[in-house]
Amino acid sequence: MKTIFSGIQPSGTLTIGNYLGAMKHFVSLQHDHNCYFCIVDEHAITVPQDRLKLRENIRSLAALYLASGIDPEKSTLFIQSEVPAHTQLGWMMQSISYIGELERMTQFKDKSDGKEAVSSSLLTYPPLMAADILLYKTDIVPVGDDQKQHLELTRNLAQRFNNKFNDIFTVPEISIPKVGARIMSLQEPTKKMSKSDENQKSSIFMLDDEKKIEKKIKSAVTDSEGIIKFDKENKPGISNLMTIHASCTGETIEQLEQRYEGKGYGEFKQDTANAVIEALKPIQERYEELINSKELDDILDNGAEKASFAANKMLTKAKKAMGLGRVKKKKK
Ligand code: ATP
Ligand code: LTN
Repeated sequence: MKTIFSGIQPSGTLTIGNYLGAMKHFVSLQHDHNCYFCIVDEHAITVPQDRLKLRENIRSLAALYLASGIDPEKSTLFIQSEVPAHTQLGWMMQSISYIGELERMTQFKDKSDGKEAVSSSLLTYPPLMAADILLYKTDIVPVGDDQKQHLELTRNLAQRFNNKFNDIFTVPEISIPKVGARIMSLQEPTKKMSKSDENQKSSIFMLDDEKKIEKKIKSAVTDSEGIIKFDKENKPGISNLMTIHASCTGETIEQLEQRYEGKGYGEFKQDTANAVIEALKPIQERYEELINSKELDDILDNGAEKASFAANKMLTKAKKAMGLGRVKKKKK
């Protein structure tokens, strides 16, 4: 059975971009894979966070994973900072990363652009991400399109370590969904939808109520052509809504094009809003049951224990390969 690892940052309420590009696929993968899903809180602190808000976001993300269908009997769900092996291996991965290659990461460039104070952890974020993945002998990492470059670097670091020290790491493959890999902002459809976007109208959050969803979709930026056709280059707004619609209902883009031939944007937007509302409704209901429950804490405690067990084994191997610490004497 292959091993899957993926992580989401608790840096705000999840958007339907996170859901359609990542979380929804996690749910279908857990039936025939050994899965680890992580709340990567140590990644979130690479940009400033309010401590109480961060705590709230961590719990909320855990509840959303479960409400979306992550089954704790099948998958290991845990919080990164509760498994110290992540930062420990992260440090070791930093020692084999070059500043030049980290500075080339587009996420670093985007997030540091124009900022006066940029934390050094924003630069060294990818070696920590590599550690997350490599600790579990991960075969496949399901993510949205924006993580391609980080995954490529993870593969390079794994190979570099294996060649330099000892062949201990599995070199992971990336898995990107065919539809929904990059949901775009509703207000600037050439930019990806992001949970930390300052303009609230740009993103649909997984916990938005029906009214908000409808309002945001109706005010989404489109074009004046009035034709429902998928054309990312020339009609990015409509194409984005078509992707959202298709990912929520399971239809194909072609089916949508046929169904809405000769119809207007008003009707299409209303139906898209309904499709999103329908997809999120059961998740929101389950979320409310979970968010203040002890069940949620028990699942996270159990997840941290299971993850630590696997991660510590790999950490010991990596320390040995690098020559850290002492060789343990066998007990007589
Ligand atoms: P932030 O805005 O805080 O940087 P984010 O919204 O980009 O965060 P992450 O926590 O970095 O979200 O990503 C979690 C997962 O969701 C990743 O697999 C990422 O590829 C995916 N993802 C994020 N945004 C989108 C999007 N707009 N479309 C599709 N997938 C996305
Ligand atoms: N960098 C990712 C979040 C992330 C991740 C991971 C994803 C941290 N560690 C390991 C997959 C595997 C992001 O910003 N979306």
